[in-house]
Amino acid sequence: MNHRSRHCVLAAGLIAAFGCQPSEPPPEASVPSPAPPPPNIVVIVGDDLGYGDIGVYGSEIPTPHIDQLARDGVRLTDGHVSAAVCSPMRAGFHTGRYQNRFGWEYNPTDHDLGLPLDQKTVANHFQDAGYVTGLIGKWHLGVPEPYHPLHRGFDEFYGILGGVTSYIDSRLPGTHEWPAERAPTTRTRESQVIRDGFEVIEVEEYLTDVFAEKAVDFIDRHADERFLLMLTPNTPHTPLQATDEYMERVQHIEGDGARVYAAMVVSLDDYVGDVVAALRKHDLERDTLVVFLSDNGCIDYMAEPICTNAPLAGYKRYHLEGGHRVPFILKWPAGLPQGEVYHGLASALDLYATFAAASGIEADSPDSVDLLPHLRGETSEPPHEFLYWRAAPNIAIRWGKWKMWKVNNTNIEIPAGPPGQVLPSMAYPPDDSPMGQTTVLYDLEADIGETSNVADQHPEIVERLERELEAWEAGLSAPLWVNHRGTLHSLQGQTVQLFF
Ligand SMILES: [Ca+2]
Repeated sequence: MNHRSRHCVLAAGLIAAFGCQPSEPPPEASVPSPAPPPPNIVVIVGDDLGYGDIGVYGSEIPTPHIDQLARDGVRLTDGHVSAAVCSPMRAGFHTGRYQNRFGWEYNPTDHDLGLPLDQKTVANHFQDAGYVTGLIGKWHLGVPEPYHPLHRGFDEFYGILGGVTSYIDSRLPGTHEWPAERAPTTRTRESQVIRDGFEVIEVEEYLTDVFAEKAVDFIDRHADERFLLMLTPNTPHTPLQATDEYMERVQHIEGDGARVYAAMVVSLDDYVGDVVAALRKHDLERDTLVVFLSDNGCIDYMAEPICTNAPLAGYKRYHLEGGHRVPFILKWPAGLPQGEVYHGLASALDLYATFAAASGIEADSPDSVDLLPHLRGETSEPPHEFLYWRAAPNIAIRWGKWKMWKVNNTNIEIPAGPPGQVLPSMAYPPDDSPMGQTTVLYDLEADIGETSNVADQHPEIVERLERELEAWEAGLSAPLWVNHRGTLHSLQGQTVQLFF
């Protein structure tokens, strides 16, 4: 009923034509609950945060504020991002379209690259609709000035243009870095320096805390306006750095690296708590749609394990579930149920249509589905029948419980040491598969950890999914640049090569 009456309010001119509003309500009729007003929107995107690294998703890391978001909103168990690494995920997230449609296939290795200027961002749409728009944190969609967030739909920007930077000078007392012998990370590159708008500034305090202060400041300044605030702290991406304040709360975590990582997750949780408290202070909590998610799975390329995507297989860079299925929570007291867990197949690409629907804005993406009716239980259909991933030539697809992944074979030997080591440039173009591909099919209902390849038992499923992939690829562009980076993984006894 909410959905229908809301539609009527927004399409005021069509009320008479469609008869949404009864001309004379029956005297005994109960008063329909009014549609929620267009909300403010706050999205918090963690970075390389594992599916299993939040309390409510099974972690021992204390994350009371994120857990509370889940209790006050809807928690997704099958929510995905459109890439298994940072930059292409953000290209999808910021446009609401598969980034492969416009060639943003891999993490950019050339700093002249930027999100193609013909791509309109979600922030562009909301800016056009009169929202105040802010981005605080990591952009990772181009360092050169034409690609700057202030030219891509944001009224305000505070953060880094690249994908990684230092959190603090770890030579300072009260700081911790792992590995400890690591040279202190600097902010020397254009991509690493902190910017307030276009201006490069010096920041000495722990960066996650500074980003939290800036988020609260944005809410304080714009409490009387409608705003879209995208918060993209790089936490807990490497370098692993934390302060005493957070380390004290994770002393129960085993492993030196895992403990610093956990402290960073706690700092991210405090950040979420600060944002929610700021909304509450201004009495905006009920009418603000808050979303929390990670940009991809956690990593496997440190000297010891630091994080977990449990119960999922794979990590960042992998098109196994642990690479792209992420913690994903939506909270909107005025417009969504509270304390629900939702199991339908959903994507971060859907946030665009969801925000648009909540705000009465028309969304124009073939890839983005309004999640609201699904999360409200108004339909039992999942938002997506299929989801797709491609880091060409590797490609993957979900169809209900089925997951298929086609990945390049190689005869390069996996080097000793930690997994996920980056290989030097390839001798052949990585958009080719000179040694063929391995195809795996998993039944996630029976095998959530993707351990048992059932492709041979279900050739008809493999064939169907290959047809679906072919149809999807027909709508994509060739990658804008050739990626020469990759890493190796042993899959079903075959060494395969991941690209990112
Ligand atoms: Ca990331």
